[in-house]
Amino acid sequence: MFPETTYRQRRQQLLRQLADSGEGTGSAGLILILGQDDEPYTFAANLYPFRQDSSFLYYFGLSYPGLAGLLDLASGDVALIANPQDEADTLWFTRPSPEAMAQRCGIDRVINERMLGDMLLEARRKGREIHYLPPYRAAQKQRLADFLGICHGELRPSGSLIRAVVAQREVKSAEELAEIDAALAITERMHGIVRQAATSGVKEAALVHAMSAELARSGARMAYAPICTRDGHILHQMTHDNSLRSGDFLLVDAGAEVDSGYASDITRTHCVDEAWTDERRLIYATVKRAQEVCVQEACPGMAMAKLHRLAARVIVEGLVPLKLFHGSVDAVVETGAYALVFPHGLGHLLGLDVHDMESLGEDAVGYDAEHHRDSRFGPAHLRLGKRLRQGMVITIEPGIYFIPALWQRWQADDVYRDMIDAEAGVRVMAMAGVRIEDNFVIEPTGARRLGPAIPS
Ligand SMILES: [Mn+2]
Repeated sequence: MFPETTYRQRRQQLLRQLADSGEGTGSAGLILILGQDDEPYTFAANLYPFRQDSSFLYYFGLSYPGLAGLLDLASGDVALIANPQDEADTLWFTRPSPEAMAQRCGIDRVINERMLGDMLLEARRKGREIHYLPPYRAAQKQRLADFLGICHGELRPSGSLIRAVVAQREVKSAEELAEIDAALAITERMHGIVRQAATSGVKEAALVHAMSAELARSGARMAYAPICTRDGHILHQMTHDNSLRSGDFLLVDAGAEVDSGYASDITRTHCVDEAWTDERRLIYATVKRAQEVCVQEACPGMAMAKLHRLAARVIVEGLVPLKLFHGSVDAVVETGAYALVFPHGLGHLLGLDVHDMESLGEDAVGYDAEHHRDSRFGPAHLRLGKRLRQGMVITIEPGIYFIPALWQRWQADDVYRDMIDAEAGVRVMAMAGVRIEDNFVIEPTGARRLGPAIPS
């Protein structure tokens, strides 16, 4: 947890930002920020590991279930909603008192959860707006609906609150950057272990276990389900059943989440046994160059959508010797045909969530009035399209993939047929996929790589 002043300042800034936005009845309303509850795994007392909601964590820092925060836009008052621990429960587990928790994040007022429903009802009777963020778990929706005395279907998350939270959370402070750096220091060790161990005959699962062991030693967790596969072309391959073969590209996308909740998101691709061929070198070098060029160009004011197209251009240019595409590089980039080999987005925001704030809505976070999501397959998957701001933390993660299912589908659907050489595709299909991903903060002069340099 950061010092209490951090949370005080964040909440004050949120109150100011929402009051200043002048949207709706903002100045007279209440903001309700729900914490996460325990979630049953196989029965009520057997729980999934607890993970606090990231927005609650950002404004309150408390990582206990069953909490909420109430901010009053008229008075500026803030209260922690918390119940005292049940007397009978104290035998089985302990947690701080509501007052102690409130103190730790700089709050003087505690409200028992039983009072909240009545308070919200009273506020609504007076015509005060109640702002809340989009719930994303079933239990959270139920709890929110119960507090508000409405049904699920009537929940209407506040657009002005979402915009204010995004504007605030997307700019990282020095203390947040230090947490991401800490996650990256652990991530370097995870990837270093894999780099050493990834030889032919080794099971992907053994590498994942080795990374998990390093996380446990470091007191951290996986920031997301890790990808560790020779089938890198299957973009969300979550199984680790294969054994590595000489010459395979092993794609490892794995990051750490440290105690404070901040994440890293790193991808490395290794050529097993260093059994390089000219073609493998060409693919790898092209992805590397796409990343370098984008890092060079990233700066405040640069639109991420523009960087994405730049990556696509470098990739198409780099692949020219393989003769996968017919026609000019311009045409392949402008039509979107490049998505055949680069179907995902160049990058996304990173912070308390590996896809930062995605629960608030991908478009609300990654796009704005100026930049709208491309509707075409490929660029449509870009999570962050708007202009970069100083203090944003982003991933830059170009890749090249040979996805048999996609080649087949495009041929069957007659998509970009005149631009794609199906026979050339057959020759490269075994190379699966390569991605290189690092984490950067946007500074006045450009993008600065966070964490230690992690070798390929
Ligand atoms: Mn990523």
